[in-house]
Amino acid sequence: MKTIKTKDKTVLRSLGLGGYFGGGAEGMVDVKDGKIVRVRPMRYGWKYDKSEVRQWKMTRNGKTIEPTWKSLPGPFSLAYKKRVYSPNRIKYPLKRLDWDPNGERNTQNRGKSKFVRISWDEAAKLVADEIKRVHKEYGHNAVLLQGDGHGECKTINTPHGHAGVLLDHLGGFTLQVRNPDSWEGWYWGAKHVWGQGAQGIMFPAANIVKDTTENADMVLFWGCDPETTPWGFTGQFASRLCYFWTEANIKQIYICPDLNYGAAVHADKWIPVLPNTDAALQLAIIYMWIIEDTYNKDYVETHTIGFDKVKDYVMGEEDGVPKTPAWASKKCGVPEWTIKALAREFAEKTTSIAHYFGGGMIRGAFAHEPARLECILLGMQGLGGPGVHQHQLTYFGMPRAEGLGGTFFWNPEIEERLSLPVFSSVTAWQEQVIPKTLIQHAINRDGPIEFHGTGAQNALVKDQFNKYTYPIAKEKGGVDIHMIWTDTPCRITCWNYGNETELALRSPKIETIVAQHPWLENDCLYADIILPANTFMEVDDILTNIRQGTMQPNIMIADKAIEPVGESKSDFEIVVEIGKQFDMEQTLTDGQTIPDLQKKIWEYMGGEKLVTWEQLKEKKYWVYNTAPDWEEDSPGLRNFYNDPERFPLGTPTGKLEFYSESLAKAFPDDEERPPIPKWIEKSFNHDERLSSHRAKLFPLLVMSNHGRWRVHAQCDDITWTREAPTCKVLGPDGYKYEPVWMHTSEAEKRGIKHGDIVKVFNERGIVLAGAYVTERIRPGVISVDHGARHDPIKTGEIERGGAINTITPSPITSKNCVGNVVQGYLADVQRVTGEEMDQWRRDYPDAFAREYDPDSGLRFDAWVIGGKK
Ligand SMILES: Nc1nc2c(c(=O)[nH]1)N[C@H]1C(S)=C(S)[C@@H](COP(=O)(O)OP(=O)(O)OC[C@H]3O[C@@H](n4cnc5c(=O)[nH]c(N)nc54)[C@H](O)[C@@H]3O)O[C@H]1N2
Ligand SMILES: Nc1nc2c(c(=O)[nH]1)N[C@H]1C(S)=C(S)[C@@H](COP(=O)(O)OP(=O)(O)OC[C@H]3O[C@@H](n4cnc5c(=O)[nH]c(N)nc54)[C@H](O)[C@@H]3O)O[C@H]1N2
Ligand SMILES: [Mo]
Repeated sequence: MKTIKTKDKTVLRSLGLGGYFGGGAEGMVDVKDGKIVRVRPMRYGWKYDKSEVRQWKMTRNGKTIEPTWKSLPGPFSLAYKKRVYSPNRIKYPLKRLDWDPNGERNTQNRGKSKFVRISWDEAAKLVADEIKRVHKEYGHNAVLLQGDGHGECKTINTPHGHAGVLLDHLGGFTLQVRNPDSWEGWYWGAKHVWGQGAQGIMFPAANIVKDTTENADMVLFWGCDPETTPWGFTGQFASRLCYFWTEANIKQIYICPDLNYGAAVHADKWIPVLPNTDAALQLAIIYMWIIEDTYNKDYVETHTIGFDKVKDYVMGEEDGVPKTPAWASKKCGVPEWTIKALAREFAEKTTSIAHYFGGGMIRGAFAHEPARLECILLGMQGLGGPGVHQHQLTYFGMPRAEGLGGTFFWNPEIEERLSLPVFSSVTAWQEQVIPKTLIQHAINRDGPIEFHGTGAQNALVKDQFNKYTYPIAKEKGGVDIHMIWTDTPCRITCWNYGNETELALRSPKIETIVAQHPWLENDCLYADIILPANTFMEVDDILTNIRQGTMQPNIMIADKAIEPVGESKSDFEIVVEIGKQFDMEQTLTDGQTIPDLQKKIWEYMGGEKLVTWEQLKEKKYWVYNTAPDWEEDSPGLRNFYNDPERFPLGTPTGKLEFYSESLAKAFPDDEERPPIPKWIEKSFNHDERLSSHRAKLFPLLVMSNHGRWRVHAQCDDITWTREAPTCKVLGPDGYKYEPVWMHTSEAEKRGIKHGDIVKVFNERGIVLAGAYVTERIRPGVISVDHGARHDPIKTGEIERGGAINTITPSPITSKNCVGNVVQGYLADVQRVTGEEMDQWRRDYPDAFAREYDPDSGLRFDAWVIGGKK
């Protein structure tokens, strides 16, 4: 019988898209004739027997859950070959047609003009010459590095920040500080209450999955979609856990504006709240507990500080307004009786709260308020006691593996490991910094900008009290930025007020923009020089799938699957290429080869104690045992719960600080983040409530979740996922629009039908979308996932690709918190008429003439002259 050969080799990968801090969602990649033919879930038993690995088990009510013996990647992970071979891949270095470093730079045409092919030699020289010129003319801090962000799981070839190593050697640079965008509310708020956790979430979180499984009667999924966001990093284990909890009789209540994918299959009840109004709901729950006397008084007495002040505020002693369910209902849209029922059940049942990270609840204006109020809710019910925890569901709190020492994330040891390029994005700290949320202000402003706290992801709470200025003092090298080097070109579609970013990127002050990326999309369109990076399929690496939330941690050697597409190079090689122009090749590589680095990383992982280097090289992977004593890990804040004197929290008083003396002292006039959390209706910066006069013009609140079919800006070009009706809406003009979810009643009011092309707009701009009419979202709210690929009709004003962040608010979370506000703001929706579309076609013919394929979106040749070849 003739056997058909379906593959030449199989290589391993982490298919999660979290990027720089360890992998997850492992997969096996089959390669034939130098091409990827398929990507499949990983069988952990490929080269090991199950009996060789010690696994964990959890039990409740006679039901059991264990890790599966194969990985559970999300759909975009399994479809990733379509991303690798996307018609959008950058095949060779490019230069913007009308950018001439020795003549006219035409910065006003960024985002409009096309690109032409140049050679690698020319590209490397151009970039190096610009760096040299800018250094000479202004000083080294005139170069801004944007080198952060999520991305493909790579270690040696980590997706971001390599340029920092080179620029650091050349004297330094201005660092864009990645703000804690995932966790803004926790970081700027909860940190001050429980004093712990680099990101402000509940910490430690050891073993809370087990403890909740065994002891909770109810879990509140508060701004959480376990059927969507665990996919981005580790895959679908959280889904299994939720099904198991249902079997085990643990009640699951969802509090979110939409009946999200998790709610649709797991919810016992859905409580549709208006976006960014959770604080009102939380205050009314506290009110109910006070009047009905249903909170844990002893715990409040012994474990917390400032409850009396919270009580005064909630009961209306402070401001004359009792925070009753009737009061809250008008703000948050939840009926009074539902608020009362929720408060009673929450008090009666042993309850944990689950987020993945918290969603719009902690990514809107004043996000620290609902975040702090959650700590108070949990505190009033005995936080740390059996079954009372805050979850970032399965991301933390899973069983501990044996010998799992160094996760690269939040490990102080990293700080000392400056020598490897691997961790460059984390380590190259600079004197002159700009928080990512303030980049456009830094460019557009007239004077220096000041801010409190850098927002650095790992910063201790004290950083929030430090005052910073950009530019720093002249004597220290302070200077405005004049050149940008980005390997994270998606600010427009992921950060605050993208339209303002577009204008900043077109500023003549910014003389040169270099982008380094595998795909021609988003901010790349505003660059002057584009360098083609390759994907993780095209490099050799070593991957550590030890991210919290990985149900079966492992290490793998990830051999190259295919040769680099076109003339692309790895992010690291690109920087070395430019480094050669400065004679820095040796300095950057330190003479180390990829195999040298693989071995170093294995050593750093504590490799000697786990698996021999020879065995790892031969089998290509190694699976961790669960620690034999994992069940003894004290769950969450149990020690503090048992003995707050012996195990104080990291707050100044060691208690849960419902009232923060540090905030009161440092920011006595801050009405947006007062010492106790409050309901903030509006401020000088933010006026985005339905009560605002602006709501007469823009009567809907925008929610924008993390995409089910992509990870932020990643994967919006995958043909397979774009077929899903919740991924894109095919317009009558043949363009696939980003869906905007709206309630049937809101659509009817506006004469909109499912599938219509509509515009979502406010005074900050217009975003076209495809109407997705559904009762899975409450009235008063629309939802567009963030991250859709930018396709400007008119730069800075009209967007066709659905990049909803072009119209998000510009200001930061609140005046002393440089957080990203991207959810819960006002807009309206209207049907786009034929005449309007025709008018745009006439006014902006170039925008409508771009090479476009509905299956994958804009193509490489949409922006590149002669790009078809
Ligand atoms: N409206 C709204 N906006 C939001 C949020 C929200 O909830 N709503 N959430 C916020 C959150 S939590 C986050 S984390 C941010 C996400 O923001 P980012 O982390 O910045 O977004 P990503 O798209 O994951 O990745 C950044 C870029 O890296 C690129 N990339 C991936 N791999 C590689 C590689 O190997 N090399 C190079 N050079 N580039 C690579 C991707 O294509 C992408 O352009 O968005 C924030 N924005
Ligand atoms: N598939 C996929 N997975 C991802 C990512 C991705 O982009 N795609 N991104 C990764 C990253 S970096 C992060 S930070 C995490 C994010 O993980 P999350 O923060 O959990 O994700 P979100 O989608 O922003 O929000 C979750 C849910 O919150 C609800 N929600 C939105 N606004 C509000 C509100 O104002 N109040 C309440 N109560 N609920 C609200 C919505 O129902 C939404 O489904 O996911 C990670 N995983
Ligand atoms: Mo995030």
